Amino acid sequence: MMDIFEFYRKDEWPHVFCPGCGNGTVMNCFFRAFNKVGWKLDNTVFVSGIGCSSRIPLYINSDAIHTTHGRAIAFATGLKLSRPELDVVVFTGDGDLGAIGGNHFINGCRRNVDLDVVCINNNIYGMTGGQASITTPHDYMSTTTPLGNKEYPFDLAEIAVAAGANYVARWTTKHVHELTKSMATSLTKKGFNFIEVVAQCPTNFGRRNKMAEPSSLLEWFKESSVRRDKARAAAIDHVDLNLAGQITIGEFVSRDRACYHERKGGSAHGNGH
Ligand SMILES: Cc1ncc(C[n+]2csc(CCOP(=O)(O)OP(=O)(O)O)c2C)c(N)n1
Repeated sequence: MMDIFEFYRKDEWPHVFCPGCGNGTVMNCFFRAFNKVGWKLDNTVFVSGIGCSSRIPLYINSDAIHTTHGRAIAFATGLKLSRPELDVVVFTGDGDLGAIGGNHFINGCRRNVDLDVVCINNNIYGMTGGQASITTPHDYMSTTTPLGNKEYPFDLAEIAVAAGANYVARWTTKHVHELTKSMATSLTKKGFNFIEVVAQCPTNFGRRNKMAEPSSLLEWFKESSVRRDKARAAAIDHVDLNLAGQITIGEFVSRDRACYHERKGGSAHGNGH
């Protein structure tokens, strides 16, 4: 077991995260899960795109590939297929994964390559100054929606379920125990495992939405979170695509579809056309 402190690449400090940012909580939960399942940093590569959340691999004492915006899944897929003996973990954000990298995300779930993906959904483009993202809730403020967001958000976890990921869970930074447990499950399962963490960005989301204190965002998460099984029926049945402001949480799916390298096809000994 490693001391949690040893996971951090301290020569990169000071880090870029603002005071009260949720990224530290996510890292902490992840390191605990990593310890619990007995993975080794020497055998793990962390891959990310661009954004505050995508900075996380730079602060981990392991090999990392900091790729281009939205392309983390594509790079991670290539790495895992060429070096299957390595464990590959992706850290990404709502903008990186769901917006610019949306197609890679959907097809990553469909391919079910053996990857663990953690998406930090802070409801905003944090790094670039607070533009609305695809997960900004309806009517909330951002630099690009000064009168309130007209659009309704994407539901990343539901998309992952529909597209075929083996394991999908969503928690918030208020649910640290559940999140840590899900992360440990994700690391031990084969296939494309996706965990969305709704996390606070006090600087660029909270401040514009009367929740400047990190604690007020955590309160908001607590009040808005509803277990998926108890939540209202799927958003598609409702006029209000925002699920009336609810954040559905829990383990959405845990299944054992054959992952990419376990499936037939693509070999010289296949049915061969
Ligand atoms: C091709 C390209 N387009 C746009 C950008 C600018 N850009 C950098 S980070 C970012 C937003 C990242 O948002 P998210 O993934 O939600 O991460 P956060 O910073 O909120 O953690 C954008 C638009 C870029 N670097 N490259």
